[in-house]
Amino acid sequence: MSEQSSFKRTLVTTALPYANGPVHLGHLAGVYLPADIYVRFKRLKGEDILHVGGSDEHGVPITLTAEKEGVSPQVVVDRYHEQNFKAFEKCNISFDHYGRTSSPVHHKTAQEFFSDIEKTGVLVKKTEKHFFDEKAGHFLSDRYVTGTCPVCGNPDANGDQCEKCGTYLSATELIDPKSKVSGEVPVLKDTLHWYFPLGKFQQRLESYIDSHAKTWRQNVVNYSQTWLKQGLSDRAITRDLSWGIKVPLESEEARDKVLYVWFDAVLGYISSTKEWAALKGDYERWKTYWQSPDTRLIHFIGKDNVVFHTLMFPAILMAKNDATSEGYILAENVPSSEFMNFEGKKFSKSRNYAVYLGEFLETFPADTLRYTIAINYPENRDTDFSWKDFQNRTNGELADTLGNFVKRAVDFTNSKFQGEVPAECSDEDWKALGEEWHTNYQRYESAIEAFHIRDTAIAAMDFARFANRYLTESEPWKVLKTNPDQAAKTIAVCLNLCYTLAMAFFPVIPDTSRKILIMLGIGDRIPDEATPGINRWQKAFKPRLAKGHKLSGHSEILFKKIEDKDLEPELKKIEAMLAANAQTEAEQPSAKFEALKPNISFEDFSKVDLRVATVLECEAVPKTNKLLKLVLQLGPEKRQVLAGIAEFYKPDTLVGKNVVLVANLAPKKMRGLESQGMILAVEGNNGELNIVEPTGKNINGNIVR
Ligand code: B3M
Ligand code: ZN
Repeated sequence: MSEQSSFKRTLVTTALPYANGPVHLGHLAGVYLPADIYVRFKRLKGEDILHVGGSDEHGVPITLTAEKEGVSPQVVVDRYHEQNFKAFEKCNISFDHYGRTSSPVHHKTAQEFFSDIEKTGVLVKKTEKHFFDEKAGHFLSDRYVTGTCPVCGNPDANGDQCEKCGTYLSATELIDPKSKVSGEVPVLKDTLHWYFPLGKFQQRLESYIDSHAKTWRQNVVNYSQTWLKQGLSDRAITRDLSWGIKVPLESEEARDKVLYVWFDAVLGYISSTKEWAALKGDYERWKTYWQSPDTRLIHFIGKDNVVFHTLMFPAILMAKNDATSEGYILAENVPSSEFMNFEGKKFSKSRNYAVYLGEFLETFPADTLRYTIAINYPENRDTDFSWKDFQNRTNGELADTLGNFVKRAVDFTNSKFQGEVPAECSDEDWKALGEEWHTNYQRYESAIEAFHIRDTAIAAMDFARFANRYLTESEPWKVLKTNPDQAAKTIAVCLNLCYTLAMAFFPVIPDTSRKILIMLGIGDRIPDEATPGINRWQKAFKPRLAKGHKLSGHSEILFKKIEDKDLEPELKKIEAMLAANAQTEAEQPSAKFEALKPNISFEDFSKVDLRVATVLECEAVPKTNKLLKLVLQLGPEKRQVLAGIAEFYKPDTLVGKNVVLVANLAPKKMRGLESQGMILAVEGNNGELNIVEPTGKNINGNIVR
């Protein structure tokens, strides 16, 4: 795809994970892997691209962890910064720089932003009543207060949000508030804070979002527009805390105040770029990336961070530009992901339901994880990581398709052709591979340029499927006896296909690509850094290995298959996590418990005909994002049913499942389609729906009672 664009370079940022715990597979799937795949591809093309990230080291959760452990916050952030950096490295997430917001460069940057903006007089100062812990002698920010949720009655709600019902709160709304520091009842006391007047930027932000509404993902546009529609208001950007970046004002009223963590965190991207430039010995170069209109700025984030990146950060940059005319650019795209779940449930750090990246990589190689995650990338809806799927992808796709093809081609060359490319693979031979092979190149490139990570991984595997089939169908091991020239030709083509595969898979599974190149005798020639001007991607799609080229003689199994027994420890861990969580849940029953309905007679109940039905087909209903259309087998008959579960299930994952159908519900028309019954689902605590799946063999059509 020759993209017509005026951009000369790209700056990619990835959300800065809090240095308050280890990153898990959900983080990898939503942010770091998609960014890395995109960045690696651009580097293959020889484009000028930079990927900066780092640790978010401020914020109350960090100080709370530190207090719980009886150590200083610095100890906590040092530990997790190091751990996360190492895990990313092991996973081959190729940051050009991985900074941290506790660094001096960052403190200076954030303070400079605050003072420059403050000098223009645009910030609003307000005195309000906040909770104060008299025993501890300091103010409590919302997160430091706990109490009963006024909405659902959960006794352990936090001052900023109730985790049970999801309501955003402010600490003063809690019933029976208590300080998390001393356990005492806090008192209300006046305190002064600086507020950023988001409302003043409303119009500029509206036109910014509107100008990207056609190209950005729907969820990003929707979240942003919902906020804009409600009208933007002043947001406090200072806090009464000791851990954080000091408010850079001399006055007495600024004493003991720090910048709000989100105000400083987004600026971490700029600091990280400055540190990168300094390490390159060309400090001023950071400005080329941040202050030139021909830089394409891309923020990879998860869906819970959208408005900070589409409204808050742009407004901060606008305010800074107003103050200094420095010309900071705004993001060209904000690819925000949905969530990846783990074995059907949400990853949760607080409930310790997770697989941590570092831990994972102690047992399994990075590439098998990267591939499985890429192919399940949560682009438009939540997806799932399961061990079974991981095993199937590794064994069936990576080992049996990609690995098997490369090894067969290389081993055959080594054993029958003295390890040399035995014939010429001409342009005609290449063309003769046909349309499927050639259009896949386009498919791959369009997908990755548009951040369709899943489609990219699928297209890469389609290259491998094609190659594998080509080799199997050409049967060079048979043909060799009757027509050695033809067999030699087949092998020459296959070795060149191996080369294309190595390049196409490089963004997704770089370690494997390098192994393939080594087997081909080309060596480890793809660097992790950008080499502007050298377009390796263009060359990847042409025959590269000439007749007589010597392979290295080395041949290896690219992917070790995963046996059931390898997964046993992992499945045991899940059982243990679930058991621990079930225990806690039983101790605190779901706060959403709704009032029971009045009794009905048994006769009334038996009028409802509940049956087991099996999903034959399933597809999304066009123009809605809620409805799926299912075709069910119900005993001898077929039923069409519409179900409002599209946000929670991919259509193809339902095919073959048994469901419980209310079989005698009067048909109803929705969106012009008739729904002939209703399927049962359990409502989860966050409003998600989980369909009821009856167990048992050969039960289609059976009665549920
Ligand atoms: N640390 C929140 C999070 O990890 C926050 C992101 C900052 S991005 C500048 O979800
Ligand atoms: Zn609640």
